[in-house]
Amino acid sequence: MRKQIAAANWKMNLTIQQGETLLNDVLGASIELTSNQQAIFAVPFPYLLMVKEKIAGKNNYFVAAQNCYDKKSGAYTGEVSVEMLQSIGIQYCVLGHSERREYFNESNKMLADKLNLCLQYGITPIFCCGEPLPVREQNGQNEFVKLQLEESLFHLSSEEITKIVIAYEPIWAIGTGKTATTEQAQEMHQYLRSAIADKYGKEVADSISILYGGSVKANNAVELFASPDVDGGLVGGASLNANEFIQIIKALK
Ligand code: G2H
Repeated sequence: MRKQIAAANWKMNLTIQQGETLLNDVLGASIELTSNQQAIFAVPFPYLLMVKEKIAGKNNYFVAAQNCYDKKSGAYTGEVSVEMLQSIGIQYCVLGHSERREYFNESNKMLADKLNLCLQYGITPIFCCGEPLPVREQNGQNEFVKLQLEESLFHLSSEEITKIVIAYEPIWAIGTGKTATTEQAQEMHQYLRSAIADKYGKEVADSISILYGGSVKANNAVELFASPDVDGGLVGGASLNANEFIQIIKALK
């Protein structure tokens, strides 16, 4: 069975003290994850080690970076390389969040480079894709996300692509309180899986976890995650509230 994942994306929120309190509360719930369930905390760079220490010894809890740079190393003041993340034991990295695409001009090509580096250093990318509202209104969402996959992922070998996690985040549903309906999420996840199957075969497509992101909350997670092709969620706002995120972890299949 595919991994079912609840990934918190703290974005640029919380002080380290607030983050520690939040984490203590979530971990304090002592949720026993099954071997195919994972809880991941994607936190700001300065908090990675704190989170790593807190989750040490807890099965199936992981820490993720929210970004990395697309060059190996060098004179790039202020950037963080994949090798640096690897050297402190980080196992996941979110790539291509729509906020990075929009505010930092991250292109599909740049994301392909970041993805290659992550795989090279043994870090699992959580690759985000998703369409903006005008594209959805024109019913062009399938072509839009397929191009994102083609330009950022489809150069990978079958073996490599099985090492990534995909997060579908319709931009019009991010932080807006407007969740995609369960039907819309399932429809797109099924489409993404079929696009991967066309390229790599059904077995590969069936092994890749596809998370839904965009206003996931405790009160919609059970229904969203119950869809056959939705393998959990990437959660922003609701992951900043311990009780909400605890319920979301518990909603995993
Ligand atoms: C989408 C999501 C987390 P939110 O950005 O990546 O955020 O749950 O606040 O819509």
